Order: sequence, then C-alpha cells, then structure tokens
Amino acid sequence: MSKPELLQIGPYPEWDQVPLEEAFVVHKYFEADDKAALLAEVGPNIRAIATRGELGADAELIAALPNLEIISIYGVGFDAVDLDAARARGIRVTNTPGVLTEDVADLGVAMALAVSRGVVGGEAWARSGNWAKHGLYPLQRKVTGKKAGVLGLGRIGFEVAKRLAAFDMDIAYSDVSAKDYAPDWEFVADPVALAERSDIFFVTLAASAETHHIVNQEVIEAVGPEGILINVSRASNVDEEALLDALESGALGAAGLDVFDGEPNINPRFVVLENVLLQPHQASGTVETRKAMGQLMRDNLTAYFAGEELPAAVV
Ligand code: 8YV
Repeated sequence: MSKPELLQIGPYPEWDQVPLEEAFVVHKYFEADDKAALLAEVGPNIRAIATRGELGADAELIAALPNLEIISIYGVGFDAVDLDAARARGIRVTNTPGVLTEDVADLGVAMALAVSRGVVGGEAWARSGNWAKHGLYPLQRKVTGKKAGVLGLGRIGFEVAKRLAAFDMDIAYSDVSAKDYAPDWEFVADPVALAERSDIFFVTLAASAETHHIVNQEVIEAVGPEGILINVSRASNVDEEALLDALESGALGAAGLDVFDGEPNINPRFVVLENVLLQPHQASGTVETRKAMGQLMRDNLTAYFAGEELPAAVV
C-alpha cells in the first residue's frame, strides 16, 4: 500500500522524524523557501498535516490542501489551528494532552521559585565576582506560605496547584466553574479578584478567542507591585503591552514567561528588564515528554489511517 502524503509544519527530533518518514511521504513545509510553490506542487496530494502547538495550521493553509483529512498536533494547545475551517470540511484534529502536563507545571513552579528567590541574578552575582567585590546578594522574597492564584484549573493548573500545596501556599483558582476535584482550594470566579488575593499569579488556561487578553491591565495591576505573574499557557491570554507597561513602571513586581507574542521574536522591551525571567517556550521541553508527545502525535495519525478510534481527538 502506498504511503499517505503528509505536510510537516515544523522540525521534530530525529527519534520522531525517522518513524514519521517510515510511515508517510513527508513534505517539509518549514524547509521550503518558496512555500506557495511547494503547496502548488504537492498540495492536492496532502492527506495529513503534522504540526506543533505554536505553529498550528491556519485557514489559508487548510484551504490550500483540498484533500486534507487530518491535522495532528505535537502539543496540547490547538489555538493555532483554525478549528472552524477544519470542521467545515470534516477534517479531524488531534493533540497530545496528558503527557506534557507535569513538565509544564514543573516549569511554571520553577519560574516562580527562580523569580522570587532571584536565582538567575544570584548565579550572576556569584559567577561575576560581585559576591567577593560587593558582598552579600540583595535579599529576595520568600516562597513558602504565599498566596497563589491559578487562572485555569485544567490539567496543567491542577498540577501547578498540587505542587504549590507542598509549599504550604494558600491556593485559589478561577475557571468557568468551581471544580469538584479541588475541594481544598478557594474558587474565585473573577480574575481581577483572584489577582488581588495573589502574591503569585499563574496563567494556565487553554487559549481561545474567548480568553484573548483575559489577563488585561486591570488583572495585571491587581497582582500588584509586590506580585509575580507566571505564564506557561499562551501569550494571547495576556495583554503583552499592558504587561510590559506594568513591568516597566513597577505596577507589577515581576514576571516569569515561557510564551510571547510573535515568538520566537521577543519584544525588545522585555530584554532590558531585570524584573522578568524569559524562557524560550520550553515548558514541555524534556527528552521524556517530547518522546511521549511524538509518539502520541504519530499514534493519532496511525489510528486515523487504520480507521481506528483516535487516541486524542480535538475535532
Ligand atoms: C510545545 C505547546 O512547545 O503543548 C503545546 O501546546 O505549545 C508546547 O508543548 C510545542 O507544541 C512544541 O513545538
């Protein structure tokens, strides 16, 4: 049987690339200098897309592939895939939930610890000789026992809150409704009220048109000059201009960010700020998790072409 043709939107590690190419005729969209020419040449043959969370597949790309049947995302987020365009043509969409939850929560908590305790600045202080030259590192902020707010208590938010409980934090969360699986944590419906009661505010909600800039100027300012904002979800959940203004003016104490508007090109205003910790969208970036994500992405494709139930269907 001939292999189905697949359009690959971004690179994968070798351990995913090899089995993908064993099962499919792979066309590397990301390597094509002339993307329109590639689509004109192979577009009608393409039956599957393999993409990544942040790269997705927009309506224009979907429209250029008249025989597309499935979009398999290497990532849990499906906000970058035009689901309406997929639905309208009966195109299936899959993602990789579950396997990356712990890693994303770990990085969120790591950023909160690092920002609060000045881990990055402390390292530079020791390495640069400032310790010997200027003495002790400036005092930082305690983590244990603080008030935490988790915006979005889905899989990732839940794992963040579980970890914060080990730091004896007073935990509250916002979501569309109170969760019966979180009886020990306070439900605060309004994000501004949640931010007001938080020393450390975690943004962990799945991005959609409805959550665009849900963390607006009012929420950011409610976290306040002593507060810390952590984002391991999507940049679109936060009004980045308002965040930059608040970090620059001191209306927000500090932030730890794994996601950015226009990433990987970061707004240069971030780079000169000392009260922000910048990470290159690497919350799920461990060998163990990326292997599991690659496997699940391929399992979704394999199941589809075998006519079996999809392990992780979005649409
Ligand atoms: C990945 C992600 O960094 O899961 C998501 O939605 O954005 C991340 O896990 C990404 O998909 C890998 O390219």
